[in-house]
Amino acid sequence: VWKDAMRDVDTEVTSITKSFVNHVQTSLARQPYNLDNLGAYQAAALSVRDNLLVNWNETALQYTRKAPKRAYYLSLEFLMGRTLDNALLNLGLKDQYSEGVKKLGFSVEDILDQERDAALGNGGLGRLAACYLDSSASQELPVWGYGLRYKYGIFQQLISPAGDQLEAPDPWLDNQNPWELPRLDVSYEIRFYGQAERLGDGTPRATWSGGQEVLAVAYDVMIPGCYTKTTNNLRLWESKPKRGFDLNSFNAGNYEGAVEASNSAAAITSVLYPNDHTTFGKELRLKQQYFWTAASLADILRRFKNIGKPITEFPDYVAIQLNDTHPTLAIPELMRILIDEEDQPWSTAWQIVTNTFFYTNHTVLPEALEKWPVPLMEHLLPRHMQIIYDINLLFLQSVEKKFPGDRDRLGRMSLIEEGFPKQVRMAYLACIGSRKVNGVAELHSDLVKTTILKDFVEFEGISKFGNVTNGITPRRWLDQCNPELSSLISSTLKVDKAVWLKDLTRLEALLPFTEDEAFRKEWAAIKQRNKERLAHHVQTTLGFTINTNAMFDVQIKRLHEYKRQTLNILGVIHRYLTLKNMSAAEKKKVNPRVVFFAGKAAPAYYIAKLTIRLIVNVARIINEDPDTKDLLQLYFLPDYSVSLAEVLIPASDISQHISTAGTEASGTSNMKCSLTRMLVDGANIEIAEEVGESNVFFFGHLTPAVEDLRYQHTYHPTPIEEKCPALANVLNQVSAGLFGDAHVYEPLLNTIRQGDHYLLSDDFDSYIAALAMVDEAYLDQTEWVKKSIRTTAKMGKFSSDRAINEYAESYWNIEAQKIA
Ligand code: DL6
Repeated sequence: VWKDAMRDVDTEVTSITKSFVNHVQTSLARQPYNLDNLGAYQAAALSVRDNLLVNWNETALQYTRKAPKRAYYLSLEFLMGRTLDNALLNLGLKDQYSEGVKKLGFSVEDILDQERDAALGNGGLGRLAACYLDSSASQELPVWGYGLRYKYGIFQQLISPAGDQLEAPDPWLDNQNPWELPRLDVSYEIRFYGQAERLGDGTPRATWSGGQEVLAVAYDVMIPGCYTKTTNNLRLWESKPKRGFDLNSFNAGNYEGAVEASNSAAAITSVLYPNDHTTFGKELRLKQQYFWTAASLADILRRFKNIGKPITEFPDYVAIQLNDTHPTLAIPELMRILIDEEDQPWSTAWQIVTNTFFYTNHTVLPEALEKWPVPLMEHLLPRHMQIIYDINLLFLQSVEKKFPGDRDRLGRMSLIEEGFPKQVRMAYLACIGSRKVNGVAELHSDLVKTTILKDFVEFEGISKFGNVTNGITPRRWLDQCNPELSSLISSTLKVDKAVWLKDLTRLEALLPFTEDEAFRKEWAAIKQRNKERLAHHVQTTLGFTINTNAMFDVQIKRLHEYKRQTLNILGVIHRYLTLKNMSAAEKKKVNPRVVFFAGKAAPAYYIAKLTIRLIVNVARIINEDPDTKDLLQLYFLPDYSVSLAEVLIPASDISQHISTAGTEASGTSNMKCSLTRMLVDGANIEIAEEVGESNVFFFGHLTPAVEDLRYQHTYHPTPIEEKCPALANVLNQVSAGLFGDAHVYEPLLNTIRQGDHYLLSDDFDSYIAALAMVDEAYLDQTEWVKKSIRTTAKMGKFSSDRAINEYAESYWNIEAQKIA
């Protein structure tokens, strides 16, 4: 077979096998006859990469030739997951490669399974960035991503025998990464510390010198569009010492001194900060932010200058999207370049800046709004701090002009928060330095306008503030992770997937098929096979046997108090206690349920980690209890990742999105699950609007009630025993040690007993009632499957293609470019 593959070049499949063999022998320098699956993966990846490279070069060439306006997506996180399968599907080569590698004695599934996730992100924000790159390329939009090439991505999560989360580094680059192209020829010098001195010549100019200089070196990752030649670029920066090894120190016998500078430079991109929603007051994190924004801007400016246009036209050619506040330093950095290097007057520079940037807010949680201590900024970025003070002065003068004498307002809106130490409010800087600001779902965008940026709306006018509801890519989250469903959709609609995958509203044509029994049967059978696939995965990785005749109920997301995994686990305990008290006859009427949790907690987030421990220990008791184990199983699946999500989501019957109303900006796992299933939800109003309320199970208090309820908790607390006896009973059972560790969980339980900021005691009863409605609805399998089909059919709005087109048209003003 190997010889045939070398000889016969007539068919596509044989040309694939030929390229595969060629990479085995030349790129990998290995012998075909003893190749393992990892080697086969590498050869396949290199061979697919060759295809991508041709398209990537053509795309770049055309962008350079035509010089259209381009958009740049600056994100500190890109949670890409695996690449090979996605690339094969987008290139339309999956079947050919499957056949090709089969001929050579491999299975494509085994090969795909060798790839490590590129996990350069914490959760929703980073995965959204990845979906937007996929959609930009698929919609043929000239968009590049800019991020950091962390040596270690999000930590690997291990669970100790006691149920504690342990963290291990993620060595994703240990095996050669075939998807990146090191671009040692593209590098920039980035400065930190040093002295900034104003010239004092009547201009706003200053010099910035001294301090530490490091190199930012580019690594490019190709982003293929779906069924198009367009292959965009994600440029990731790695930090390197400007001068490597200090030979003088070494010769003087100081080995540590010789490598010190080099280590300190390399540290900048060594690790992704594992924080999701809370800021780390860490110098290294601020260094990362500046390093990345400065390198990206230098690169963007260099490209712009190649067009040969005056700098004042910069915003006509460049739109820069700030993914949350992490890249906000790009605003003072562009001011610095324009003023100090390009010699532009302040007003011109500010005009350019405020027409270039766009800012997306991803949270209104006060603890997640980034602020940096002024002394740290002054030390690390002295020139930027001067510029921020100047921006603030001019800004507050204009506020004073519009609202004369309103000192409170000036204090509220200042970029500098008073205190010890003073802090720079990054969301405010991002807001005033951008042309437009948006939230990520209608409800969230309204909250942005009426809470954290209310003063800014009053000052700048409502038209600057908009909404772009998040979306997800149907390529990965339907076609790739649920191939059987994808085929069923194509054959039923008699539409090639190349069409509906790029226009997800076409799924609406599935609606009439809710009445087609054969179709429903096939739909349900695919779900069943996906459940078996998940059960097989759990069996082989964790050794647990799962009841695949049960309803699969999943909650998969970062562990956070506001997301209320605690409500879910307390609900599971309630179910368990209820089952324990049932007669045999009553139990016969109960539909079995398997509850899955997966998600990581920030390593320093004690309460979230305690929730994991509780889940694991409740699982231990429940899964062993002969009275209930046929009716209720519970699993915490460790090390949640994009790849695990791809197995879990298609298998879920119901997914839980039960955050306290108004706290989850958008959520995107709700959309992923709804593409194939539906949800229990506290706040996902837009999904319900689209799919119909009868296909969603709502419960609990809505956003307007939240503040009042919190006030009541603080000033008129009612004992939980009185307010919610069912919850009190559950808490008491945990305290009494039913799940072991009698006292360990007290700090977690006390968050509910005292203060209850996330309103579990207010929502528990209606949550339990909603779960009962789910049980009831599940009994009628015909109607259940109909709900499932209707939900999928109405998810068109939540494609990231729709979202990226909104950014392109209403924000960035860029146009699709056909790559010939
Ligand atoms: O917009 C993407 C994602 C939303 O779906 C989540 O609801 C939201 O919590 C998340 N926000 C963040 C904020 N992080 N910071 N800083 O991750 O964004």
